[in-house]
Parts: sequence; C-alpha cells; structure tokens
Amino acid sequence: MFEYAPAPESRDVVDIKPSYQLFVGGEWVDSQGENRHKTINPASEEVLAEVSWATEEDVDRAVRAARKAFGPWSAMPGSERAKYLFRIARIIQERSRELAVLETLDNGKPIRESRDVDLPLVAAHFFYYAGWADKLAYAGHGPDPRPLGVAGQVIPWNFPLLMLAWKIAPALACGNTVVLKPAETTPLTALLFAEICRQADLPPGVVNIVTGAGETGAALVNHPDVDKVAFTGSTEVGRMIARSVAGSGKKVTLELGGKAANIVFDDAALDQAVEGVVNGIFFNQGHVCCAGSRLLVQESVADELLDALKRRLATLRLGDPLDKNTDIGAINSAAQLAKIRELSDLGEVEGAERWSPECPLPDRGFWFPPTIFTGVAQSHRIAREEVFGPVLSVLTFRTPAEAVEKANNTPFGLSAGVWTEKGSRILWMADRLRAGVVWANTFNRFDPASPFGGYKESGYGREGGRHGLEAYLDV
Ligand code: TXE
Repeated sequence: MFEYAPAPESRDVVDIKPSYQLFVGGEWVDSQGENRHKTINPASEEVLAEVSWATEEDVDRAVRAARKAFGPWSAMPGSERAKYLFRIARIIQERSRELAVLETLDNGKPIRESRDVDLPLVAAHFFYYAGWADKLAYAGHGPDPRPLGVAGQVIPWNFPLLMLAWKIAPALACGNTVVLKPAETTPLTALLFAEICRQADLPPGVVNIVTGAGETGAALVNHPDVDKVAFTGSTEVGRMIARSVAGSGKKVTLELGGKAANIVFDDAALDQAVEGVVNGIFFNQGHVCCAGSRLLVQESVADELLDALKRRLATLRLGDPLDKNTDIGAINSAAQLAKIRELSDLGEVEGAERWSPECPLPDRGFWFPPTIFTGVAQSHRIAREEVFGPVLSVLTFRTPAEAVEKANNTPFGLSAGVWTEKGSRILWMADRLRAGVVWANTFNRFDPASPFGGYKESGYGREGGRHGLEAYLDV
C-alpha cells in the first residue's frame, strides 16, 4: 500500500501582522470607523489577523486619492507605466512562495494550487498587460484611446489574488487608477499586494485597497467620482450593482455565476475525460465560477465513466491545505459551507442519489467531501443553481443535439467543456453552446491572452486578452 508522507509547506515564510490598516494614497491609514473584522484560516478556524472595515468616508478618501493620482498616471507615457507593471510582476514572482502560503492560509485552497496555478497566473497577467501599456493604439479603439478614470473594483474570495490581477493589471496598463475592495473573508493577499506596490515605487494613489464587506463595496461602486465599476461575485449582488449604477454614466463589467456543463461523448478518451471532470469540479473545492458542475455524459458510456470517476475520487486527499499532497482543501467560510450543505440535502430530498468516497473530515474548520449526484433531473435545484462547492450533478444524453439543449438549459452561460475525439463535433458544439468559453478536451484552462466572460446571467464584458482592454478605455 502507498505510504502517505505529509509534506507541509512552512507557514513561517509569511509574516502576518496582527492587524492591518487601509492602503490609501500610498500610505497605511486608520479607518474613520471603529469596526474591525477578524479574518480566519478556514482549515483551522484560527484567527489570522484583524482588518479594518472601511466606512463611506474611508472609501471617499480612497477615491479622492485615486482621482489625484489619475492625472499624472494617465499622462505618463505607456512605456513608463509598463515599467511599473513589469516591476510588480517580477516582485510577485520573487515573493510568490510567501504570497501562495498567505493565499492558502486565508482562503483554504491547497498550496499546490496556489503555488502552481494562482501565483504563476497572477504574475503572467501583470507581464501580459505590461506589454500592452505602450501599444494601446493597437487595442482596437482608434489611434488615441483614453483611460476612463478611477476604477472601483470589487472582487470575491475564491481566487483573491488572481481576481485582483485580472482587475488591476489591465486598469493600470490603460492609465486608470484603482480603488479595490477584496472579499471580507480573504483580504490578506490584497494587503500584501499593497506592500508590493510600495516596493515597486508605484506612484501613491494609483492603487488603493479598502477592506470591508458589502457596505464598503456598495459605497465604492456608488461613489459619484468612480468612472468604472468592475465586479466579480454573485449574480444577486451583480444585479443590485447594475441597478444601482444604472443611469449614472459609469461603465460596468460584471462577472457572475455559472453552472457549466462538462460534456463527455462516447468516443472521448475516457481516462482523460475523468481527469477533466475531476479538475472541472473539484479544483479549488469547486469555488470556481466556471466550474464544470454538471457532467453531461453520453448514455452508452455513462456507467463506465462513473465507475472510473468514483475510483478516481477515492484517491483524492482532503485535508491540511498547506500539505503539498493535498488535493481538496477547506471550504472558504461557514456561510459557504452552509449553502453547500443546504443545496446538497435538497438534492437528496428532490430524489437524486448522493455518493461520496470514504473521506474522514478534520475536526476543526469547514470541510465538505467530494460529492456526486446521479439520477439528477434538469428541474432539480442542484442542476440549476450554483452550489460553488465540490458537488457534481450527473445527467445523461443520447445525441449531440440533446447535449446542446441540456447544456444550454440554464440561466447562466459562462463556460462549457466538450470531450470527443472528433474535431468536427467540437466545432459543431462550440457554435451552439451559449457559453463565453468552450474548452475542448481540457477544462479550467486560463491564459492572460484569452478573453473570459459570460452570456446571460453570468454577466457582461470580457476580462483578459486584448478584449479586456476595452473595459478600461474610451475612444
Ligand atoms: O458573494 P458576494 P458571496 C457566488 C457563489 C457563492 C455566492 C455567494 O455561488 O456561493 O455567490 O458568495 C461584495 N455592493 N459567487 O456571498 O456577496 C463582497 O463584499 C458591492 C460566485 O461571497 O457577491 C465581496 O467582495 N459589493 C463568484 C464580493 O462582493 C458587494 C465568486 C462578492 O461577494 C455588495 C463569489 C454590494 N451590495 C461568489 N455585497 C464568481 N463569479 O466567481 C457584497 N459585495
């Protein structure tokens, strides 16, 4: 039998302060309010640090700092702005171990993912957009595109630093300045990023970080001097933001939820498809907006695929996220765990069959085992709603047309996956799937040069690639 030897990454590589201020105008400043918030390690429930809860006045101060910085920053030649972005990218690489450990502590994701997926992508986004800063005339906006001004950016907790990079790198490359609010459960890497901005000598006020919850986010997106709002999070809050800024003249991009279909045809390389299905839904505990949360498998291979999938799930290791052997880490918060439990219990009540491998859960922290539901009907809530956890709903189909119909039978439209050896079928499916991204024989693959974003209730606007610049430029 395989001997399991834990290989924990040292948490001593990161120096977490007991408490943090807000980062405004290049300085650490106290909040005007009394409220503080404890951020915890979801794998142990240990308090990591206390952060400020920014008030409306704090947000106003940050927006004013960003406005003051906007003039000189936007007037700077693109080649100069590029130097700062390249510098930030290199510091991220140099400090990537520290950042990965901090991300894992605050978020609960396995260190292998933060180290090998999140951090390389974060640096890659800064490198990629640094390359655009002096080439904006080729961005497709006419010869002299202009930045929009101050961007108010609100991000979620599932990829804290990567979402920050998706938002900040293109905004800065185009000459905008930024006030960013990280999610309340994962503020720490954004605060370390503030330190990196100082280390890179980024002019004060170009990046400002305000920590807090929904009220802080609302104060930011509704601030009259914010020109551009960029949000990633729940469809519910996305809708509220769209309503509240309607008529204000602010430009808005929204990246919201998903319920992606991962579609496996009977001619697919099933071993690879199993890996793709596992990666599609269990990567990052399923806290992924484009997660392949619905497996659509062709009836003729459904039993074979499910058997192989269950055998594979039995080999996944759930536990200490700092252990380099861990595949599945902790659920990010008690609230998210409650939501996953509620929807999973409902799955059983609605008549689907639930299966998990034998999987002892740690005593402390927030945990949920990898779970598969079979016998799922399209009307079931686990087939329609975003669980945002390690829960896969399995449905079957017979023909490609039926696969398309079922895949599109959702209010969302962020991503989809197709597994088949037939190239013509991939193109036929991609033409018909209402999803911003269609992966073929792979899943959850990202690249800074590729635009990303949704159809329908998954939001609007694109992030990444040349298209990602459009969200931060005016003709
Ligand atoms: O999201 P919220 P939550 C989905 C996922 C998850 C559910 C709830 O299904 O289970 O949303 O997660 C800030 N004005 N996604 O409650 O509330 C908030 O402080 C402005 C999908 O964490 O949308 C945080 O910074 N901002 C998703 C951010 O919005 C507000 C990622 C996201 O939190 C605000 C996360 C307001 N009124 C959750 N209220 C994805 N697309 O990847 C809250 N916020």
